[in-house]
Amino acid sequence: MSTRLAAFRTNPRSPSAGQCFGFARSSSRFRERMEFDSATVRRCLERVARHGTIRACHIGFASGGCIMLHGKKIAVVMPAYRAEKTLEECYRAIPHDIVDTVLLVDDASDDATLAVAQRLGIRAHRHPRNRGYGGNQKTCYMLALEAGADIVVMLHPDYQYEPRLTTAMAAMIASGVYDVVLGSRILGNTALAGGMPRYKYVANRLLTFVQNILVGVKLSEFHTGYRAFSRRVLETLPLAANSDDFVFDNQMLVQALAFDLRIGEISCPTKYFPEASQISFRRSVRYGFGVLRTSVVYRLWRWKLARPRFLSAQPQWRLPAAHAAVVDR
Ligand SMILES: Nc1nc2c(ncn2[C@@H]2O[C@H](COP(=O)(O)OP(=O)(O)O)[C@@H](O)[C@H]2O)c(=O)[nH]1
Ligand SMILES: [Mg+2]
Repeated sequence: MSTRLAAFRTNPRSPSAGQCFGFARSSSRFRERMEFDSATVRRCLERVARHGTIRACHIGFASGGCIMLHGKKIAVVMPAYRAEKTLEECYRAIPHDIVDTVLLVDDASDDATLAVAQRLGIRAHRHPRNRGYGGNQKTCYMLALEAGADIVVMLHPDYQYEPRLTTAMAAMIASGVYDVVLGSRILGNTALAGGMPRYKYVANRLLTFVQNILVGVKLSEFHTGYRAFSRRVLETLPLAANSDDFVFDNQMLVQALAFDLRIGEISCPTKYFPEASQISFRRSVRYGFGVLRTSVVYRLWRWKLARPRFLSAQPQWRLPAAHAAVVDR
């Protein structure tokens, strides 16, 4: 976006709202004045204080050819493990014009993941010891909440998913229609062409079929690692009760259904190459059983025959917004 704001001021008639005027670098002055809510005004003022000026897309212009994401603060979180080879390319493909912050948590990788992240200027945090994929996500979400994100997109740094779809996924959340958006590798039917191993494809389809019946929904897949969430999701779900392993993702989806959150899907191409898939066959099998267990427990909970901790509405299982200094305690 080449548009820059030339002026920004609060509205004297309504101090909680604001107005702004801008210039398009290419040519003419905006004719419209636009009104914004108080959160957007605050964010704009923060940006002006920090950078002297702000780009129009940060405040969600509805016209003038700019992207509109309703003035929401968007964070991309990357749960990283041994991602030194893929991180840079993945990071560069993120649509930075709409993303406010990129956060990476390195799960004590034994490679240069952290150094690459720091070189790229990513806000990176490192676990002192390996906690697992789910444990990594817990830290990601606490940091994202602390950073004030309204929309959080989880993107694997192994460049397996298409980072450019962040805009579309975040927009589906920003619209207010969905709380959770999944980047599905099954919709569009490109998983096998992208190199997904046949055994993973078959397992994905079978597990999804069984889960849809047990849980009572119709998703194209439960196993994608490309997801977007509204802040409400991260504040509401008892994520602290989830596993620190790969089944975290599955528990989170089931939780979203249990808490009546709305799940949408878009199609996403996938790429399989050695660095993009490190999970071993053994861990995949363990994951498969974990997924089935999660769905069965959900069904029992629906029938009031079980009260699992990960479906508890008690606030003690919610993730706090936490600064990097405290997330490892
Ligand atoms: N924290 C953590 N993350 C891991 C571990 N193994 C893999 N990951 C991450 O989990 C994500 C998914 O794993 P991956 O091997 O790519 O699985 P696949 O793409 O589904 O075959 C990737 O982003 C990895 O960085 C681990 O031991 N700990
Ligand atoms: Mg992968």
